[in-house]
Amino acid sequence: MKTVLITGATGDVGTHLARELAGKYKLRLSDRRPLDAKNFVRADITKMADALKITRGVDAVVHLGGYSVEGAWEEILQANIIGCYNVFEAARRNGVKRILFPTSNHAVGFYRRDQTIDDKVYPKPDSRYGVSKVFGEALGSLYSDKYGMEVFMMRIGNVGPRPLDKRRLSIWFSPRDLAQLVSIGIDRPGIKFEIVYGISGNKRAWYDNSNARRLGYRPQDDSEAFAEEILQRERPSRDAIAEAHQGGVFCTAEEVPNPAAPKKGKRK
Ligand code: 15L
Repeated sequence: MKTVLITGATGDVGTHLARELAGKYKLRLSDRRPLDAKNFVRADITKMADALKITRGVDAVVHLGGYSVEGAWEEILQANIIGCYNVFEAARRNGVKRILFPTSNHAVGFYRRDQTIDDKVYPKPDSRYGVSKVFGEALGSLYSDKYGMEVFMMRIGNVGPRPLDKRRLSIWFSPRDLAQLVSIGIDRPGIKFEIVYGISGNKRAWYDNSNARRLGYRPQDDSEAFAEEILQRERPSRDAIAEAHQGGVFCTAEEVPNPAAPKKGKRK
């Protein structure tokens, strides 16, 4: 059984993924926030020593850790630029060949909603957060070409048991489809550097996800089952830029609430 490190394991996506993949791989979970689990190692990836500690002896890394929305540059710099570099570099130094990186729909969020984009489009980030994801994509490309690492990039939409609103009908990613795509990223032989979209088989998708299909991805879910109910309760938006572009409010907001942020005064 392969040993797989999941960073950012206490976050939303990490929690879904750890549950879905339990039993399939020997999971090592890690985060800077604590988690009460036997296979958990607490680490702060902005410190190289911690990144080296958690990547030692694993077959693959699923690097979910980082700042997950638009916010202050300093936070994004620490978590998504320095932290991301440390994880790639630590994996390389520890001889880990395969790394999966959840980039984001926000790396391409300034494409319009009336466009269909594939894995070859030039990035169009919609935020500082989106720029940090493009950095991760570029870093992965470098580590693949220069060091022969096997890099699987998933431009993830929105993971959850159900889509949240009209925009998310296009980018919804169910937990079981997430687990399927991640398993392909871990197990498929011959990966050098691939970009795929991390979404379910949504009828309303803005993406041509044929690269994921080519690699064997067969999503089981489609947000259409929720569309009627979601569209009924959707309130009209006055933000024309957000409405016209795939990244939605990330295209205009300076800050989006970060669900993973430690509560003020409770930072551990
Ligand atoms: C993301 O990249 C974020 O990590 C997540 O929190 C959601 O905001 C998601 O995009 C989205 O676009 O809904």
